[in-house]
Amino acid sequence: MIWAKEETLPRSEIEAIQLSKLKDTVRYIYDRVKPYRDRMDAAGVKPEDIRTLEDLKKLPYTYKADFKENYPDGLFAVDKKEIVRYHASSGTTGKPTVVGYTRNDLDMWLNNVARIACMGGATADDVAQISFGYGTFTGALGLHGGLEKIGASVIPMSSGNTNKQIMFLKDMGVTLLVATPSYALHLGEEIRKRGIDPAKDLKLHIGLFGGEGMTEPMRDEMHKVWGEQFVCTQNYGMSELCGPGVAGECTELCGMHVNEDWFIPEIIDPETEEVLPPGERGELVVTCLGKEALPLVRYRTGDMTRLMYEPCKCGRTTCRMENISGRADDMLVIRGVNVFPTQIEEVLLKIDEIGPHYEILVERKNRLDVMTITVELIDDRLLDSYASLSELEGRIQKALKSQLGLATQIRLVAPNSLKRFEGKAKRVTDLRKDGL
Ligand code: DLL
Repeated sequence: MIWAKEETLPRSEIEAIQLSKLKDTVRYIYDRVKPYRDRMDAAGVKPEDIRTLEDLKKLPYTYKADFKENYPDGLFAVDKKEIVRYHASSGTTGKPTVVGYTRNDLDMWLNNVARIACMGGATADDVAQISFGYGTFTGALGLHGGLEKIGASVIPMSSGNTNKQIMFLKDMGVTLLVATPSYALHLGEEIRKRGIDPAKDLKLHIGLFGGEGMTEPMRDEMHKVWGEQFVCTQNYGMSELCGPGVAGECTELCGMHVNEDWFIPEIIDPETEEVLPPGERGELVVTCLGKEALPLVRYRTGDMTRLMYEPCKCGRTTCRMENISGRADDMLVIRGVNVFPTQIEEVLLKIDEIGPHYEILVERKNRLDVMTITVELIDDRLLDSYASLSELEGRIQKALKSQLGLATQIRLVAPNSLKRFEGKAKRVTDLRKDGL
């Protein structure tokens, strides 16, 4: 099922919508958001200079750092009383990235999520279990609202509590699972350990995944665990842009269709900031069209991908983005949570007993991401006291949990035992190969 006629328009009509909305958006931000106005003035661009889609290139980029500088709502274009929902993502140093929605924004967002749910095969007959963590993360409430729009029955399960997840999957006849791909694999294996064969004993046949990447080997693994009947698609989004609903894979499984009447994607070289020709791989930059609370122009997502404009067998004419192949910056996505090494550093530097050197190791154990942080003690006398060591370890874990919202493993080592770097420090080792 195709949710909206805009998904199948000829390219010329998609572009006409984009241009008309772009002109309005640029005028809107110039009039309402001071940081944009200042930056456009500095670049010598006025709203009336935007006459064609090519003119988009004249506009300055927006960066994650702009959220930090304008925390919490300095980039908002409406008065607080018009905001009906806030969400926030992890990921910037110290403070979260706060995003807001007006009533119209929520409607636009959830309609876009309804589209991607339909792309993945969801219908009004589905019983959907949402196993993303509820809270300020956009994933859970986004999919929740989008699936309700198409008339599916939604179970707001949240993450964790494997036994309860499995009980609901079985007893409620769940047909559709929403989760991060790593959690879906973990859950599938736990189900098998309990002697349940998903292909025979469950009704589950759709997986709507996102929040982190799913490689093709992971998708193969998903079929081994959940059965061949299981069609799982991946979905891309970002809190700043709205959350999920930016792009989604259809059941042809050949890239994620971008909801182009609401988002203009560009691909740039992250070093030179030059726009690359269609089909080349680079950093994805997105302009949101028609958003009221938090309009974003040329937002540097940091995600590396490629756009494909060839028609898709599903009938949609919107361009498709390839699986995200990595990040242009050092952000890590761990269990769907965005983590910058600087956030970890900030926590560690506040703890007196440890030095400024650290190493981060990310592995996948039992299908789940595990992050181990090795830190140096300042005084090796502490190594003689088990009680003090474990108290310190607990304290670091607690501080990191409250900063990142993630559990970590801590390894304390003797002073001067970690490698020192002469150039750029290589603090992160990511051993997650193919996501398995
Ligand atoms: O992860 C929004 C979302 C939720 C999308 C649920 C899809 C489903 P943030 O927490 O702001 O928002 O994290 C955004 O996560 O810049 C990517 O680096 C990464 N990411 C999200 N989806 C994918 C995906 C949500 N399908 C950041 N593949 C993004 C690879 C993804 N990376």
